Amino acid sequence: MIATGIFIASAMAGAQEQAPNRREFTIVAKDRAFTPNKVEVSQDDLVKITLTSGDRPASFTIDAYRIAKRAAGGLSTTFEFRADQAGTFTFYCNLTKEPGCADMKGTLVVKAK
Ligand SMILES: [Cu+2]
Repeated sequence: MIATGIFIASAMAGAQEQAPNRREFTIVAKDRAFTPNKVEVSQDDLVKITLTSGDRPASFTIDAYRIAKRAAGGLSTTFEFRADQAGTFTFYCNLTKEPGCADMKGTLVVKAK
């Protein structure tokens, strides 16, 4: 019985340590650029991004994270993901029919724990 009590106590402490750090960013896609074009978080952070487009539709795409979110012209979209992969990733706009999208790039840096 004593051993069981210790096990539960340590399991609860572990759960508290793993509560995710929440990070929030607003990224504006306008004039063929993302602002800011660099986002830095730590591994396992829960990242909330609001993508706001200017007058044209825009998307926020990160292949390694399988993220592809689109905001219609003049509107915003909000999404969350857990930054579980450490490294440096390019985010870009994948709307091939919009002019200038090939130039829209930024960097997500996920610092390893
Ligand atoms: Cu675009």
